[in-house]
Amino acid sequence: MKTARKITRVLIANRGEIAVRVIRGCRDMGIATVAVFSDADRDALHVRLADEAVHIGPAPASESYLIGAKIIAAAKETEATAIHPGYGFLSENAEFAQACSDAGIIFIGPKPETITTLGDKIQARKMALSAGLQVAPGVDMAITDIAIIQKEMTHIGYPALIKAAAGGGGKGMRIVRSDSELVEAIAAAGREAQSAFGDSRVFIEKYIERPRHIEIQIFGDAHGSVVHLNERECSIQRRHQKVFEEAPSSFVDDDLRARMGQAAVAIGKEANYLGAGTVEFLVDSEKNFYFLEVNTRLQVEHPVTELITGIDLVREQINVAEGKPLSFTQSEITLNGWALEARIYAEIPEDNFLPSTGKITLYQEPSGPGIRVESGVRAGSEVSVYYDPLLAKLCAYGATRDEAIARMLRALAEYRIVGVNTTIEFSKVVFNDETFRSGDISTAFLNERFPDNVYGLDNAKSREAAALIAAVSQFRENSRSHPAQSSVYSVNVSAPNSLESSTSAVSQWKRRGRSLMMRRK
Ligand code: MV4
Repeated sequence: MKTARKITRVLIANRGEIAVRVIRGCRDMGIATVAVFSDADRDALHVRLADEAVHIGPAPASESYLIGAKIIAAAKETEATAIHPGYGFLSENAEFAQACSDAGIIFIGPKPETITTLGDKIQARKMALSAGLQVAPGVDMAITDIAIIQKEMTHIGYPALIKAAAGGGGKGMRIVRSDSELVEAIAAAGREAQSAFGDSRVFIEKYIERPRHIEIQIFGDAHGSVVHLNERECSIQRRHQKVFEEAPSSFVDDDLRARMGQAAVAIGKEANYLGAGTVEFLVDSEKNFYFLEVNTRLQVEHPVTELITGIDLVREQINVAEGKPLSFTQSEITLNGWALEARIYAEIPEDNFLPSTGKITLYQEPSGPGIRVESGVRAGSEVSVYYDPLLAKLCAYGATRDEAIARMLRALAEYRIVGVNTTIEFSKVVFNDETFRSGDISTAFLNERFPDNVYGLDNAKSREAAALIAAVSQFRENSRSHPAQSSVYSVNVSAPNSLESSTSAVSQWKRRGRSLMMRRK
């Protein structure tokens, strides 16, 4: 084994909630941290929390967080021994991983060759096949000859899906429902892939209708062990962006869990996988599962896995990056309780989830039993157009799914963010939704349940209430003479008509307060 070195100082090549998460994980291990920041992030939470911080350029990510050379220079300057890339930005960039290694810095992630191979969806599909996984019927090569594909389609059948080899995020994808659409769809997908990834290669698969998106967390070490940490249910997405995740999945029984886990470990072994990875599957209504892709990074939704397994994934990433063996074996991994995650975005749901920008003037996080908040912001934070609008992740844990949902709704009702519009109200609607609560969800859930972006929100009322809260809270800040407990926060920011159960706690408190006052008189 080559140059296993102790990790004593980690540079976090990221921002927002994930940078904060990694900084905290490092601190728990007694490891020093270095933040990097752009012009837009001078006062950001991750900069405050790190032991030191290095400025790396202007606000646009293409001039700061995406410039590998600047980040490696910052690591050298601060004598960081390792770089944690978080997710997004440079996290799945094989050249960056290689450049770290060339500079004598440990890249906390898989080997560059693994990133390259699995980043190519055609190569990943081939690797899945050689590891014995089931893939959707399709071709295992880039489409070059239309005649060959037309012949293949007699076996594959319609509907089919054209995908970009360099794809991800749904770019370069086209559903094809008949022979007559095939040629034009291949051309269109190829053009889109070329402009998005600089790589026009596309391939084709049978289209699996209304699937669930279920993924398996895997972990590999430098000693040949690969294990899985159970599944995450990630079906609730919007335009290929996950919104709500949970672990375990109500659709996955012990048998399916064992089979999917085994399949995920098989491709991990085939890839000689090092560190944290996620194997994505589509699961149809008959519980057939098809390999989709491998994400070679820590995922946004990793906390739900941490909550049900009790394993700190960042700690484990650092351990295996140092060359240590995994701290657990497959049989030691348990599954306890139920965890939900709601991504809190600065967006306007009824305006087609348009990003909402501005200064956060009031920020109050929920807490209490079974609640974990991973936030990248605080009061005073500026939400700009430059980065992903994810503000925070609200995670709820309980012994059962119902308990986790109750805690999630309680926490959503406690959450106060004023200054930007958020998806908090939208989240309440989803966690109160009967279909969601029954567990009968698929990737089509949001489109089917809420066509045309109608969520039953009354945002005029919410905004009015939010403005009132902001004004009163400002007044309180200025006067500072009130006791901590105050009726100010009983103002109901939620839409009153559709969200009874999520707001009932607040209303009851208000009623009791009144009756107490009456009694006093
Ligand atoms: C599919 C599929 C159906 N059949 N492949 C979407 C993004 C990319 N990772 C692959 N995706 C899909 N691949 C076959 N053969 C449906 C999707 C898909 C999807 C997958 C997961 C979560 C949400 C989705 C929304 C639309 C399409």
